[in-house]
Amino acid sequence: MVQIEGDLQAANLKIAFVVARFNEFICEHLLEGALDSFVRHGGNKDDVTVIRVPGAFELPLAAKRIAMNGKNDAVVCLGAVIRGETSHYDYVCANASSGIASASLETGVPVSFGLLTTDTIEQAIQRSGAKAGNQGRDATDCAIEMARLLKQISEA
Ligand code: INI
Repeated sequence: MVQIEGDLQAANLKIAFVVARFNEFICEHLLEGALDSFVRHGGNKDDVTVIRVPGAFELPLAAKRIAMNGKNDAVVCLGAVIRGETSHYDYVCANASSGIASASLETGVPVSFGLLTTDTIEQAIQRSGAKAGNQGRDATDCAIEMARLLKQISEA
């Protein structure tokens, strides 16, 4: 029996973070958690590219374009859509989430979902490094694992 599973070793991985500026206070905390995850798992800051986009709606296109350049093992999308602040919450969330999934499937590069979708700003704060973890860190853990998994599948 062959079992293949990714690990969390980020050494020698190249990674790109695509970060929304909308709700910047939250997104910068997501980025802090994401960078911390990458470095703690052995990644090198010289192997990191940070790309900023206006809002969550713009994450998929930038993620797809950076994934297409073939220089990164994984891409992490970071953003926060807060229901209280927008009447088009559902459209932004739906397009961002399906676009991020498409970017990954169409390029073959792991593109992980570090997008908070919350009802209130308090929930967003809690999930960006306060009480309820950090979605940026979790999405980076997933991106590292998927990048390592794809390498192992290629070698199997
Ligand atoms: N973008 C976000 O990232 N989060 C939000 O909460 C948000 N709200 O509230 O509207 C938001 N809107 C902007 C959107 O992502 C696009 O940048 C804009 O519609 C231009 O395409």
